[in-house]
Amino acid sequence: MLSKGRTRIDGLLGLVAVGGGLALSQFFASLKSNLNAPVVSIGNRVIDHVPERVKEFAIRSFGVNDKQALVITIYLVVLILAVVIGHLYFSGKKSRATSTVALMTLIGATSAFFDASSDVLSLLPSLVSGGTTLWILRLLKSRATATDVEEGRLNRRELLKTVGFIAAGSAGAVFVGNFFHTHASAQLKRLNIVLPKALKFLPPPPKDPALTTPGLSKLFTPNNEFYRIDTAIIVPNINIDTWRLRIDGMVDNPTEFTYKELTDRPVFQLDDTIACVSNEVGGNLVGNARWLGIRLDDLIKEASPSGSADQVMGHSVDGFTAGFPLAALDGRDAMIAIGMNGEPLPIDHGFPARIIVPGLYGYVSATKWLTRIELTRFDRAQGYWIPRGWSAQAPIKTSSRIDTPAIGSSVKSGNRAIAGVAWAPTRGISKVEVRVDNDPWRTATLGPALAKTTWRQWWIDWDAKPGTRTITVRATDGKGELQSSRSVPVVPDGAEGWHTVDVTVR
Ligand SMILES: Nc1nc2c(c(=O)[nH]1)N[C@H]1C(S)=C(S)[C@@H](COP(=O)(O)O)O[C@H]1N2
Ligand SMILES: [Mo]
Repeated sequence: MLSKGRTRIDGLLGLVAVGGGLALSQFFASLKSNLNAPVVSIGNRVIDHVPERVKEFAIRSFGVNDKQALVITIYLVVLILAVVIGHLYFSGKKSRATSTVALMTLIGATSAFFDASSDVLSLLPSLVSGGTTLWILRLLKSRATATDVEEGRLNRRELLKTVGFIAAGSAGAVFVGNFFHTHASAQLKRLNIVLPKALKFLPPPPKDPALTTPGLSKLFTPNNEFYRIDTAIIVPNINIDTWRLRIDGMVDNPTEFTYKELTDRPVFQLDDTIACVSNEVGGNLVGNARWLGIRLDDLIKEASPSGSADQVMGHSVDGFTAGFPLAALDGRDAMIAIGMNGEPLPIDHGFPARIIVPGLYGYVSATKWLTRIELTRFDRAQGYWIPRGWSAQAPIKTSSRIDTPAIGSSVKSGNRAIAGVAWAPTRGISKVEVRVDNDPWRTATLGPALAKTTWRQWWIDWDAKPGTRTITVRATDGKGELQSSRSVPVVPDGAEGWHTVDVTVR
């Protein structure tokens, strides 16, 4: 009886000790923007080294919550270890408990060492965490055995008081840390930004066909519904007062801009659909926005690249890189975006600045939290995803998607719309065709053509007859080329194939 109670409490004490350590380390991590809590650093290393298959599985099963799933998994492992540590420590296997804590600390510190822009201080959160855990364990032990050592009974009152103090202290540390974090925070500054006026405004968007076709994607994807893909567990929190954008590498005239210098330059608007190379046929890792930004070709011209440079590499403050051909700056409206759908760039989408190159997948172009543009060569430098098995060259493939009826849905027979979106930046979309079962292809009505860089909504009337129906869509780009029907996986340069949905008509 006694030993059972003891056992349960031992695990709890381990949790309190490890939790207290993590809380204090999180406090330290919030003091400087390049520091991360140990769990975050460990997560960063998992993301960097996880095999492609596992990553794809995670994106497929957790979608954009894949990183939350990872953090939760790491916390679960830590939780189990904490319980084990508690048992070991309070059942006299103190040295084993200590080694486990030391090992965890070592893993945390090693992980932090490889974080982007790490320095000696980066080891601090892990060391604080481990040290605090050991200290709390000792404290709890002395409280637990202050009386009645012989019977091995806990001095419950003393112990609970101490546990209470530690829990309160931990919560306080996390709270104060978060307070620091938000007050130095990008979010507050971002809210006060007044975006510059574009030299020439694009016309206000036409009436959105999605308003009258339920289920159809909106013409512009609202920022809070826009897909998010990146390697960041914690989104970089950039202080625009100290932020700089450098343009350097193989250039004769390296340049550097403050946020104000950059945004004082002429800005323009661009309607552009961006897509992730990991988007499966029919997937939703694609979105359309009205971006506001500064011409990238001008900035690069001013830096005067050397004749042998052939790659433009964006560097994020978090270490991510994406490179694309210098030759892609062929007059298309590539930009350093500072605004998205009328707002300063949202933090999740790269505040304060990111690159947008129409027609290229995000992983080779759309560096968020941009801080440096390096002119280099493809035979010298590779962006983040290239050594991980993805193609160095990645133009967006012509794609089309059925939004409604949804895959696997059951719909009433009779008249309804089949509708969706199709995109082929920068070639544009000239035709979308729809087929039901083995009926002849029918040409869909196309929605507004904002630009050749954006997707086009499409729809077609359908007299749905009862039974199981298979609907297929295919698009033709602005050059008259039909979308590839061959089924190709997302690796290494984007999925191919016609989107097909099966629906039940009642
Ligand atoms: N700093 C940084 N920028 C990044 C990435 C990243 O992991 N880190 N991912 C890229 C990828 S793979 C894509 S598809 C786009 C997604 O942009 P979004 O999250 O704004 O939709 O950002 C790109 N820019
Ligand atoms: Mo992506």
